[in-house]
Amino acid sequence: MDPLKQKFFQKSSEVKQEIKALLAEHGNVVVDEVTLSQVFGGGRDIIFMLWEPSLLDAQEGIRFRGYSLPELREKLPKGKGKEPLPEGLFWLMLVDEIPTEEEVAWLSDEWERRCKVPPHVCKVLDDLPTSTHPMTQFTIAITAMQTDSEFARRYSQGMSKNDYWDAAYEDSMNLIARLPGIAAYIYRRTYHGGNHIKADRSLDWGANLAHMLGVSKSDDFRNFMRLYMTIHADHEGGNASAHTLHLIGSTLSDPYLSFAGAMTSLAGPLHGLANQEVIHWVFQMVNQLGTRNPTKEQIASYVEATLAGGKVVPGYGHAVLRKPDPRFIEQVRFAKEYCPDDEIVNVIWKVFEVVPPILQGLGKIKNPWPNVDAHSGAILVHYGLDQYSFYTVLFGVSRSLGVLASLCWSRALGMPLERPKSVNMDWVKQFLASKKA
Ligand code: CMX
Repeated sequence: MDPLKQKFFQKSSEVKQEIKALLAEHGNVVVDEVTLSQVFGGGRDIIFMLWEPSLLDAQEGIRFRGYSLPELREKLPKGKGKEPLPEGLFWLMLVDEIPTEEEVAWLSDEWERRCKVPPHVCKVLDDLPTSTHPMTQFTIAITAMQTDSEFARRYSQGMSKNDYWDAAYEDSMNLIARLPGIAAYIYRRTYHGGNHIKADRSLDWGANLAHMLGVSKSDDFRNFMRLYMTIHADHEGGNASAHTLHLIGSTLSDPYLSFAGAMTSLAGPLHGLANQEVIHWVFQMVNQLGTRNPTKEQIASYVEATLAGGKVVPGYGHAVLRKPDPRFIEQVRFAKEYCPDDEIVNVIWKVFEVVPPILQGLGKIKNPWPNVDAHSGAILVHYGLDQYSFYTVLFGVSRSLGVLASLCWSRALGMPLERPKSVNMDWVKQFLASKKA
């Protein structure tokens, strides 16, 4: 058994026992109550799921196994680069330990060993028109790769429930290892005439993705990819893509199908697709104005026009956060160091000054601050990746780390089929009448 798998088995077995004891003693403790506004309002804040890799605080933002992003920048191994390696974050999320440089190097090698994309997946992609949205291509490729699922194969042979964790781990490791190759394949076939770039086996997971995309040979772009893959990796379990994966996985659908479902969720403009929407919105503004150096007044008028058109300002607002997203702040920190004079990056910073007071003034928006998607596109454009429709695929590659770590935990802890309760309007009216009576 590999060292990470061994650690995961040991940790998850301990937590499984702990949960058993905890529920035996405290199983009836009430942790939440639900209002009708929550029933009608997208279930905001209702506690109903265990999600080990990360926890989101409305004021503080995301913490991975208790560590904030600045803490992770300090503690996670950086390999040959200057930013934390996503391999280290996966290790932390899976086994709740900060790995050593050696452990992370082992994981880079292990993913490289598992990275070969089955040829039929490329054939399936090649049959799609290149006009197919990259997120559609991505979900199709992941679904096509399900033919390799260990979980599905072993389940059909009568796998014991005690072994679900093992098969989920194998599928998750293979999937994560292959996603950079798939993403790059989609990018090169869609925008560079199928002129593909071979993986460089000496590189880590994030740097190899940067290399295979082929937009910039600079170390800085590799560093940005490592950072990007780290900060987008997880955002606790209630967000749409994570929750989708959790739900599908609870039916014992295998990790490939569960992850494909998560990616269809991520492809919505209120969720991951917002990263493409932001840069599209910014470029529409600078093109309309005829300048890459708009004044704050010009930006304000453009924001007002967006709102008057019944549209959202992409990259702003959040269902949970009530402060500027620390993932946005991390990208500001990166851009200040690596590309402080970039014109579009400077537009993003100006938008950050202009948008929050306008949204606040509407009086209905709970969070007027930027989220992760408000910044990422500008840095990608800086390095030459200006095909916006591809951006959510990068988000998806990163998100695999958190959601698949959590899927492994769900199978290891023997989590049951998810099945919350829905009601209809008659039920609501009768319920209110009975309350009144
Ligand atoms: N621009 C304009 N209006 C906004 C807004 C924004 N950025 N954010 C929220 N609102 C509006 C809502 O549409 C809602 O309007 P109605 O009452 O007329 O329907 C009202 O303000 C209240 O919304 P809220 O409770 O503050 O926000 P929600 O929890 O309902 O929605 C989110 C959260 C992210 C969907 C929303 O802020 C939004 O649409 N933002 C823009 C899209 C975006 O950036 N999404 C990415 C989120 C991060 C991610 O998942 O990747």
